[in-house]
Amino acid sequence: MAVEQHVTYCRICEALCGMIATVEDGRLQSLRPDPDNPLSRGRACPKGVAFADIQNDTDRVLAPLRRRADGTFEQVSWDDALDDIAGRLTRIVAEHGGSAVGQYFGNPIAFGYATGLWSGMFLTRLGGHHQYSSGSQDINSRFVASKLLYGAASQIPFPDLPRTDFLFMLGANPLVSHGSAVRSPRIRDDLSAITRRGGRVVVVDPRRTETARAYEHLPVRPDSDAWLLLSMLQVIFSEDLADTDALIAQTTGWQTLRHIAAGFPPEDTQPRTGVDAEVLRGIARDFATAGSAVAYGRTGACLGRHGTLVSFLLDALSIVTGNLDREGGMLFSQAVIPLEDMGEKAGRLTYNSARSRIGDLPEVISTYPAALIAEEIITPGDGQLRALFVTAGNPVLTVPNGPMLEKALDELDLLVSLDLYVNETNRHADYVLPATTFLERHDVPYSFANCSPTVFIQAAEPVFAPYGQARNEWEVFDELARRMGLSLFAAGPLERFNAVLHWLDRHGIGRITPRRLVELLMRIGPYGDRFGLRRKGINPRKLKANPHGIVLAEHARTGIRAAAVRQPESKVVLAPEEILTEVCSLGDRHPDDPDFPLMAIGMREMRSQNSWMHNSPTLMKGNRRHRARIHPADAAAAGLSEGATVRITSPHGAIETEVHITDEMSPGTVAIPHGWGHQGGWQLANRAGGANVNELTSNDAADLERLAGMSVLNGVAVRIEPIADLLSR
Ligand SMILES: Nc1nc2c(c(=O)[nH]1)N[C@H]1C(S)=C(S)[C@@H](COP(=O)(O)OP(=O)(O)OC[C@H]3O[C@@H](n4cnc5c(=O)[nH]c(N)nc54)[C@H](O)[C@@H]3O)O[C@H]1N2
Ligand SMILES: Nc1nc2c(c(=O)[nH]1)N[C@H]1C(S)=C(S)[C@@H](COP(=O)(O)OP(=O)(O)OC[C@H]3O[C@@H](n4cnc5c(=O)[nH]c(N)nc54)[C@H](O)[C@@H]3O)O[C@H]1N2
Ligand code: SF4
Ligand SMILES: [Mo]
Repeated sequence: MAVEQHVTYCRICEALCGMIATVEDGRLQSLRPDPDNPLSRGRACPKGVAFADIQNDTDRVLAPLRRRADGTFEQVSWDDALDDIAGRLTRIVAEHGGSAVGQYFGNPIAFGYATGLWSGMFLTRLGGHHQYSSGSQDINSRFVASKLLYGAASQIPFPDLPRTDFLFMLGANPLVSHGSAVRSPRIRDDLSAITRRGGRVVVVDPRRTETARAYEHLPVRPDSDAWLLLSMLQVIFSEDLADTDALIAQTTGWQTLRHIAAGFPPEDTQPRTGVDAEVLRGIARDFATAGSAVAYGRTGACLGRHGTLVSFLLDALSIVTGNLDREGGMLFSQAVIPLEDMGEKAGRLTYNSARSRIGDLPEVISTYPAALIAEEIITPGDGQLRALFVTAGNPVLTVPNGPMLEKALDELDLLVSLDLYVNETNRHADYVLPATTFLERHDVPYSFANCSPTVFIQAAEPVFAPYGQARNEWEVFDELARRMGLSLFAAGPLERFNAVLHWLDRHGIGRITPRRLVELLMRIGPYGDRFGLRRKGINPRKLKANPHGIVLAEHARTGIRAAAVRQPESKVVLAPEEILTEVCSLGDRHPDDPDFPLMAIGMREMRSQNSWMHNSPTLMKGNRRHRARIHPADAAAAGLSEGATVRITSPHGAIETEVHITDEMSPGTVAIPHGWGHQGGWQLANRAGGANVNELTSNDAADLERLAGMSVLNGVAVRIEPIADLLSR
């Protein structure tokens, strides 16, 4: 039997590490790191290697499943499933209009270009507005900050890790997460290189994380970063450390920003942040006077009550100190495949162009807060959500108030999911349709891969044919449209490409597929071969000939503000009204409540990936359990011992899990991983126990972050009690 080696790359997280797949007779034998990938150079994490468990999992869904009345599933043919879904959708649209149809797409969608495009066109074609994603639990606040600053939601500036002298990192733990919104597969090396060349890495985090431990840790109270950052700006402006020349050349509104920051000297914010005023002054000064410096934040910056403001202020810190768009500072992201540019140019990456039916919250790139899905389903009236597609998502575990969402899903007229597994969400679906894994499809990096200090491109061909009856998601939407008699290209994001698409059609180049579109964009993009006009440019053939990928530039470009910023005169806007209002409202809602004395935050674990890798025997080795981490002093106060089973209660719900007592936590703070408490078709995951932390978080529209409608997942007020105490009461 032929054993083959295939070069590919991992698409579980944003590092996109190069991998080698060993394949025998069309089945995956194993995965190992690719030593010849120019960026990851033989590195991968345990999840990347253990993906072989997922690929070959006997619990994986490999045929369309239809739910019976008793809640169990039966296998059906694709034809039966698609005919029935198309028919039911047609009836729902006829009776209630397209606005009754919606979709939620989960995190894995961000790692392939095809699904988001085609499912988006499908929904647009039906006239649906109910679009939701994991973004409202992850990064939408970052998108809104970018929209306000740069006029472009897709512009996510990133730290020039290889050249910076000072990395100020807030709310990120890349030694575990492997980097998000910055692509650096060897981020451990990149960070240690900073200190080795005499620079600094300061990590602002309530928990002494793996990253904080390796560098300088600045513990902070959860959800107080806005105050901390305003104080840093106050110090920088008041001590004349701002780069006025850069501010005049690159920005508008900086004097207003200086004025509002003046109200937040470090002495005033210390009680809220827990950070010593002199220490913070020192860091602000050192940041401002470093040869180059950059502020970077991720989920710990995005998921609090002021996530948009915090993301905004982080960028402001780099900008005010003259570190925007220059070596060692904060670089503008730039696409190799200008997919987002297409959206920006078409004016489709919108913000606040419409408000949600429930809660009156703004749309962010055509999506609404996923926390609203439950209410949108159960609230009657015009635009009530009646049919939902869930693609590569598990919102029952990842969106606030999972229990309410779970109940609401049963009220839908139609729930269809495209996934690898029966998970906690789609076990309520009418149909679970088997999707391909990343090894079974073609991909090129885009989106967050644009945040790469080294400009790089790689294309991955499918390693083998889809297992069982698995199908690419985009083909499912294509096929549904066909069965409903709809043309996907009549409306939506590809409308402006109609001329090109028709040209392709007329010249017999054939059916419009996502791959054709992406390859077209690659060729006309900034590094493309322009169909032969630029001999050194890239094209699909060159990528095929270089399967490990091609380094297009050692360093990402600087001096590109004019192209990156979509504001008048290409100037960054430092005092948008939304931000001024947000600063004025700081302190409206004080978190301290004696009934809930502790603050819960999230954390990521090396051998988990949100909710979906707990069925891998390799990753679950050693009897892994779900545990909440708590400081010894808080444990003693609550009468908890190591490993005790506890009840954690918030104003919105209660869960039971185990505790781990560790002084890596700041006093008053509890860290609880998300994505546990399984009850799906993944048997090992079900046996692992644990609880869904999103039973503690709120889906009340009034509790969502105001500017982006973000779920507030960090800084959740809780109390902890030992279960034994509760039983003896
Ligand atoms: N409390 C709390 N909640 C959180 C967070 C937190 O920090 N704290 N983090 C949030 C963040 S950052 C995120 S990104 C979200 C994630 O939220 P979701 O995206 O809703 O959840 P995942 O656990 O990533 O589930 C992904 C699903 O996709 C399936 N899947 C995997 N690969 C593929 C594929 O190629 N195709 C298809 N069709 N399906 C696939 C998996 O089987 C799984 O069912 O969770 C958020 N929720
Ligand atoms: N191993 C592993 N890797 C992953 C994932 C995974 O589940 N497992 N998920 C992937 C996904 S979907 C994403 S979005 C990325 C996320 O990537 P990161 O954001 O780098 O990941 P986290 O580990 O959640 O880091 C967030 C940090 O913020 C801190 N924090 C919480 N609240 C606050 C606060 O109020 N202020 C400050 N300053 N810090 C706070 C937390 O203690 C935590 O250390 O990781 C990706 N990579
Ligand atoms: S860090 Fe791990 S999960 Fe992320 S891309 Fe690399 S191998 Fe995959
Ligand atoms: Mo995420």
